[in-house]
Amino acid sequence: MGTTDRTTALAPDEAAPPPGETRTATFGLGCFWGPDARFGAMEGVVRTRVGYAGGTEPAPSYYSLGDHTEVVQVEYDPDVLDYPDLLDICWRSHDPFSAARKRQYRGVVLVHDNDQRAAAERSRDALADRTGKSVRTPIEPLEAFFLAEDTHQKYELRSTPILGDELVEQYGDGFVGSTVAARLNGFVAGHGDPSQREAFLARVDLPPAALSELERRL
Ligand code: MHO
Repeated sequence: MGTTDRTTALAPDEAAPPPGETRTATFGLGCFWGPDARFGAMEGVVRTRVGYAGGTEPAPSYYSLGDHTEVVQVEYDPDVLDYPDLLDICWRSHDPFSAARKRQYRGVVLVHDNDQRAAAERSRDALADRTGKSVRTPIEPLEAFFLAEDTHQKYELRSTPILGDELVEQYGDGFVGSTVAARLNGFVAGHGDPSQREAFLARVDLPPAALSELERRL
């Protein structure tokens, strides 16, 4: 077996486009654990991370959030997905017709540039036209993104016994940036369809105990 067709847990990570070839989208959609898993399960999503954004405080943290909001940042391959695909998920992942009760959990589309702003406004207006309701979710420029603490990154996977421990140990500092971890985080939370999961899992070589724990949960 040559190095190019090597099957290890890292294989999809080695095949992942580097950050220069991806695009990034940022959304606030309530507690960030859920959308981290939902986006992470999607083919074409390369990396996910959760953090704090949308406020003005200089150094937010989970217990000192100030005026920031929990957000998920989605890095995607533009050959596979486009921004409007992600916006569709965004509208379905929170209630866009009611204002949030708490700023920590507000729905917000944080746009990275003018193209994203235009696309987000079009998508929002189409949703309003389809439903006849006005959309309360704001579209704002992303000013800064602060990475959340490790315990919140890929929370569903991290809190899956055996599998989570195995991957956290295997990846070390690379855990948050791993495509495999993003996908498995989504799968253990119930996202992805069976054929997609099977195709992905055929590309990863997990230790037997981790694999059987994963299969038990799918
Ligand atoms: N489910 C948690 C919220 C965590 S989220 C990272 C809770 O109910 O406290 O805000």
